[in-house]
Amino acid sequence: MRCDTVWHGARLATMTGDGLALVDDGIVAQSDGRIVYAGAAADAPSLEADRRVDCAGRLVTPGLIDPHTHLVHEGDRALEFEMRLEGASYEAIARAGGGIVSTTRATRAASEDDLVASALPRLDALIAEGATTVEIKSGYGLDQDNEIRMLRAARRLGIERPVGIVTTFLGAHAVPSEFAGDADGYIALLCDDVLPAIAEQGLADAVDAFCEGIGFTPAQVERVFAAAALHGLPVKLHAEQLSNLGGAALAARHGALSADHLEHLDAAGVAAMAAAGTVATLLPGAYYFVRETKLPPVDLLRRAGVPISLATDCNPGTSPLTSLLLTMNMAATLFRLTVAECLAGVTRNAARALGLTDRGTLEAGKRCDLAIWNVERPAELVYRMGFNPLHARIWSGR
Ligand code: DI6
Ligand code: FE
Repeated sequence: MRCDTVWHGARLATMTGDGLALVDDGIVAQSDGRIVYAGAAADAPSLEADRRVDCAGRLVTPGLIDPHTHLVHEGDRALEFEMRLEGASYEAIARAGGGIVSTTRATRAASEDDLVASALPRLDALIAEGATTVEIKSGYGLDQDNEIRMLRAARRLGIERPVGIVTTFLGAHAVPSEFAGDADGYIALLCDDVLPAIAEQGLADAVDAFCEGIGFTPAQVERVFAAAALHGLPVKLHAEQLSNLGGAALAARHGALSADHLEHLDAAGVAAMAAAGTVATLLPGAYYFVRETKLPPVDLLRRAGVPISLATDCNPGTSPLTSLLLTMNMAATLFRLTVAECLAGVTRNAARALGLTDRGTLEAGKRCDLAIWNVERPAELVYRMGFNPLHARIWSGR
């Protein structure tokens, strides 16, 4: 078989099937950005390659996938963080102009170029640790022009860097100040004007909402999901982060790709997700940063066979995190996920959370997105904190 590149002498974590599917003496071959063979050297067809790369026993995994980020935003909330450490209350911080409102103000004042420029270092940090696909949400614009600008900036990041970008419209993230006291009026604007404009311009791959006491009610989320369905867009939901409003079951009823956060998820929500095939996206960085104490029901999810994915939730307020390696470590340490579950969470199951069937495992026919690591065993990727053993990253065969 002729092909463009062969990586040989690799330990593969192909992530096919349920676990890591490790191959000790493995080969990956690619042509035109697609894997044509991934597996044991002993079973490989004869491969004539333009380029052969000796991996010298290094571990090769699928390129990592971050399925939930708010990577595009202007400004930071370090001052707010500092105020909290010095004992300030949330009310005091809000009076001082902090919180999600301050990120919205800064984001609205930024140009598309500004948004791209401020997001690039965060994207580069993810890429430097082997990320090859990143989801990015809007949700700090909160009106038509500003939400559109955020999504345009997100799409542009995928032109500025060799990485797959998946965009999500999160207009229903917070009620903007001009709609204070009229959340229903804001939802009507989103459904009647903003979402149709975004769908028409092809700027969003999915639609998300924040279902929470401080966000939107299940009835308001239903209206957003109905509008998404009208435009043929899949949905996902920030659910059960701070309380249980039955958001995960609501998302499942709408065939959601994923329900995310889930610390307060109950057995009924787990059963609904299992029945619908909705992925549970856990965000241990947010759990850690807000010092949450309620753990997501990992064992219930496991027993029900709900696929678990992991994401950074990179955002300035509750998870200023740009490391999928640290995300895996936190999922293991805080949530007791196994090494195989952590790796599946940022590869196979993360792809599924984004509705992508062309990546997330090493097998013939998939995109050739690889991470080559200076480690022998997968556990080393989960065990260390703040150490990056990436040797090389391959995106689309290059
Ligand atoms: N849940 C979160 O943790 C973030 N958004 C959401 O829906 C918080 C976003 C922020 O504080 O800026
Ligand atoms: Fe989020």
